[in-house]
Amino acid sequence: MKTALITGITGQDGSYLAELLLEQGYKVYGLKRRTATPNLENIKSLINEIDFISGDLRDITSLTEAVQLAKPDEIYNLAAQSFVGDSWRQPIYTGEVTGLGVTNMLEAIRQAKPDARFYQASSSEMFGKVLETPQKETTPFYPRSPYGVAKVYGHWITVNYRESYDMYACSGILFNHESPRRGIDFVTRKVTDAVAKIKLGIQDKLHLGNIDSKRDWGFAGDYVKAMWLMLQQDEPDDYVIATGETHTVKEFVEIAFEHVGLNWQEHVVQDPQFMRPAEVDILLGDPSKAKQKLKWEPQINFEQLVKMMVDQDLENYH
Ligand code: NAP
Ligand code: F7E
Repeated sequence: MKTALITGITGQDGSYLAELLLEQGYKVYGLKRRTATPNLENIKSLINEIDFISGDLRDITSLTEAVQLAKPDEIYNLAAQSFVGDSWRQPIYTGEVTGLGVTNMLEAIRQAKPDARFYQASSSEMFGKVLETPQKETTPFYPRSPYGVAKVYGHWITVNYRESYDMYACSGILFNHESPRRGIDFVTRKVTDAVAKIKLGIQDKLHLGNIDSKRDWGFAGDYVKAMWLMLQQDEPDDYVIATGETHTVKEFVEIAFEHVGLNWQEHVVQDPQFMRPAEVDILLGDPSKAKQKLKWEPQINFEQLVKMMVDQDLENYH
């Protein structure tokens, strides 16, 4: 039986990855921060199957102890301050968790279990003000937010530990991926939650920022499979994971409202408070390498994703 340690177990991806690994017979440890009130909503059905270890990416003592305790074959570093918008409001905190936190994790592994395989959750936000389209593994980075900058650091320190210490360390450059478990701050879930509330008469207006930006959106359940595949290869490497399609926020909004028979223009209000100091205008990934080497293919398309999220949010309020 293989053993995995997942940081960020309470988040969107942590929950899908835990499900996948449990299905495959893994023993799963989850690193979890102490919270004053419960935040186990995403993993409520798995609570008895996961062994939780208390820890924080900023505290290397807790990470070293977690690795010593779990003795994992595979470590998936999914924990981060992951909300781009807040990274301007908390730039130092974001750097400490999303950037330096990766080094803390790598050092803990180097000290306690150097043969463990390591996955780092890198991001398409590293491409930012894109230098070529579509973006692939060789596209230079140009991050546009403190979050993006921190992820570039996390990416390169992962590559550096692989090259310096011969560690099996991979970096997945994942484009936006969503699901009914997406945090409510992110635009997709904010929209689908609002559509459900508007349909049910609980809310009337939806305040949004820039609806012209374009993203390559996939389904989180498909993307965690790619993380796992990366750690099953003979050699560690970095991969772009994306659908190869891009859509505007406006298209997402249109499909979500139409799905419940509403006209989005009667409800959406453009609100400057949700505009960003610097925007990533377009992201479009080229997943050819992952398709060829990992035999990975996304199963859920854009329209199915939007409808799945709206349907689940409607159900949540019934
Ligand atoms: P998420 O839902 O925001 O989950 C983040 C997780 O990190 C939560 O479990 C959170 O715990 C934990 N965390 C935050 N700060 C921590 C700290 N200091 N120490 C320990 N744990 C901490 O994010 P996600 O969408 O699942 O994304 C997973 C990872 O992939 C993140 O690193 C994200 O930056 C990256 N990524 C995401 C996407 C995407 O489109 N979803 C794309 C590319 C890369 P709490 O519950 O306690 O807050
Ligand atoms: O914004 C625009 C916003 O916050 C998407 C994270 O998982 O993916 C995510 O980062 C777009 C942006 O995600 C609102 O300006 C308009 O252009 O859903 P988002 P993100 O910034 O793309 C990457 C790959 C990650 O790695 C990150 O961790 O939507 N937008 N109006 C809005 N965005 C938000 N949040 N709220 C609005 O009201």
